[in-house]
Formats: sequence, structure tokens, C-alpha cells
Amino acid sequence: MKREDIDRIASFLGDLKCKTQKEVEEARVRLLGKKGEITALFDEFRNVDRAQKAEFGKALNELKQKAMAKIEELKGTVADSGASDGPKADLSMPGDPFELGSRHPVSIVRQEIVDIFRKFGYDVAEGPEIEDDYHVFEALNFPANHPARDMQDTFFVSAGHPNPLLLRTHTSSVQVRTMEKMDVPIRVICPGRVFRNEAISARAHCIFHQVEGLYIDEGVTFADLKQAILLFAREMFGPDTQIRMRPSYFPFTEPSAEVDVSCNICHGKGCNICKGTGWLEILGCGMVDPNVLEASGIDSKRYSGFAFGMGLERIAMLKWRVNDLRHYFENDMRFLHEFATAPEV
Ligand code: 2NL
Repeated sequence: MKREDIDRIASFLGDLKCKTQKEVEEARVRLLGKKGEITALFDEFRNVDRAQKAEFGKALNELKQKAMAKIEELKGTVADSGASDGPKADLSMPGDPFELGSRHPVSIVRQEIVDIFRKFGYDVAEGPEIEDDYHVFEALNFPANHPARDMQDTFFVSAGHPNPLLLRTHTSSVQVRTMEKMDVPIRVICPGRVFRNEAISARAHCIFHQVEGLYIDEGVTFADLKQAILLFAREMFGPDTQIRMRPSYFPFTEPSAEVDVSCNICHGKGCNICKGTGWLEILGCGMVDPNVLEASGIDSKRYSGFAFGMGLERIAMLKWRVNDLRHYFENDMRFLHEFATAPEV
């Protein structure tokens, strides 16, 4: 062993630079591995003259300590993977943008309708989606053999019971619960999800959304109903909107009507949206049947009221000309993003 061997390795250590962890490992093996240069010097140490042992021993130990410290230092400072010899990440680059969601069209129209009726002084009420036969049918004057009470039309949660549990088929059950709890006068609007046992198609779905409204006080007449609906239609579809009422039937109202608004696409001239009629159906309504008031403990001799209901998917279809109900439930981002900035038609 010569003094130069130790000096040469010490000087190599002083200049040692590594770009990757792989290079650090290679340097470690070259110096300190089993066949490494420093390891080899330790082997030769046996043959060193006795007189020089102390000097060489000290120098060798120092060299080994230096080499180990240098390797540790390089391990800590060199980029991790070793895969890249190139520059480290450029922290001044812009980040990856994450995609923002947008309001669902059904939520947008629900909010609009709720806001309009809030301005008219209505409160918002919500209730359970799993209901009982009493609140969905019985209290609403549905006859015992009405087809809606059939397995064919309604999803039952429990059957074979005098008051079975079921998925509500309309949000009228919320209004029944409001009449039970609250004192007259009552002004409520009930938005919510409803369920019907229908085959899914472009025009029907087993889940959809409704807003129903109820107004009960002394001396409420059909004229009040008509005016409330007219004001709503003008807020919703524009100040020039006309309405017309056609006689209809619901078990819970008498008389009952279906309401059309003037087609705001062709302004009554006739187009393919209104099928050439100039009118679009938007809701059903009527004067609350006295049986319905009495069932919930309201004196039908003293009080009267009107109620109405509309399907939100249908209103959104008219507003944005959506042509297939299934779009609402598929959550295809291409569809959903249409409504972030969708112009009103
Ligand atoms: C429609 C028609 C309607 C009602 C809902 C109602 C509620 C109570 C009493 C009386 Cl508690 N009526 N709701 C009345 C008439 C029509 O909905 O076409 N909905 C989508």
C-alpha cells in the first residue's frame, strides 16, 4: 500500500459528482463494495510494515468515514428516481386544471320555480320519499280500487298491510302532512323526487321530479288559482305569456284543470315543439276537494283552497328543448355541461 493510493481516492471523493441515485450507488460499490477500492486497501493493510501501521490505519479509517459521508450526502441531494437525467420539475408551470361541475337542469328549474313562489309568500316543505298508502292515496281521495294503488303503477316497499309503505308517486303527500301539522292559512310549495312503475322511454321514466303547491284560506276561489298560475307563468316564461285552462280530472281536486302556456318559440303561430297548436301543457291544478280538506282536519265549510302540480323534467324539456327524458338520469358530462351557460329559449 502506498500513501498515493489513499490520496488518489481522497481526491476522487472530493471531485465526485452524481446526477442520479444510480450513479451514487455505482460510486458506493466502486469505493466501498466487496471489491471496492477502499475495501481493497483494508485487505492490503495486513501487509503494511509495523512501523507504518498506525499512520496508515488512521488515514484509511478517515478515508472510509469520508467516503461513507459523501455517499450519504449525495443520496440526499440527487433527484429521486434516477429515471430522469433532465431538469427537475418546473414549479413555474401552470397546474392541471380540475373539471368544474355544473347545475343539473332539473335543479335549475326547481330553483327558479321555488324562487318565484317564495316571492308570492309560499313556504317550502319537504317530506319522506318512502311514504304510506294513507298519505299518498287515502287522504287524497283516491278510491279503493284506483289503478295508481296497484302494484302495476306504484313501487311498494311493504305489501299485504292495510297501510303499506311505498315510494311516493307525487309530492301531494307532503302537502297532506303540512295540512295535518299547520294551521290555516297555508301556502306551501313542495319540490321533490317521485316514483312510478313505468317502462323507461324517451317520454317516461320511473323516477322524476315535481313541484306541487297548495294554498288554503277563507274564501279562496278558482279566480285566485287562475291569477296565481298566470303570474307564475309570466315570471317563468316571460311577461307576454298567455295561459289557457282545459277541464281535467284528478281525484284530489274539483273542479280540475290542465294549464297550457302560449308557445314562446313560435308565439302561437304553430311549430314542431307545440305540434302546431301554439300551446304547451305545463301543469295540472284545481280546487282542493272538500274530502281532502276534511281528511286532514280542515273545516271545508269555512275554508277552501287550490293546488297545482308540475313535472320538472317536462318544464326543463320545454325550456331547453331536451328531446329525451333519459338524458336527465344518465349523467353524461357532454349533456350536463350544456347547462352551465345554456341560453334560455
Ligand atoms: C300534475 C297535476 C296536481 C295537485 C297536483 C294536490 C295536493 C293536495 C290537494 C289537492 Cl294536498 N291537490 N295536488 C292538484 C292538482 C294537480 O298535479 O300534472 N302533476 C304533475
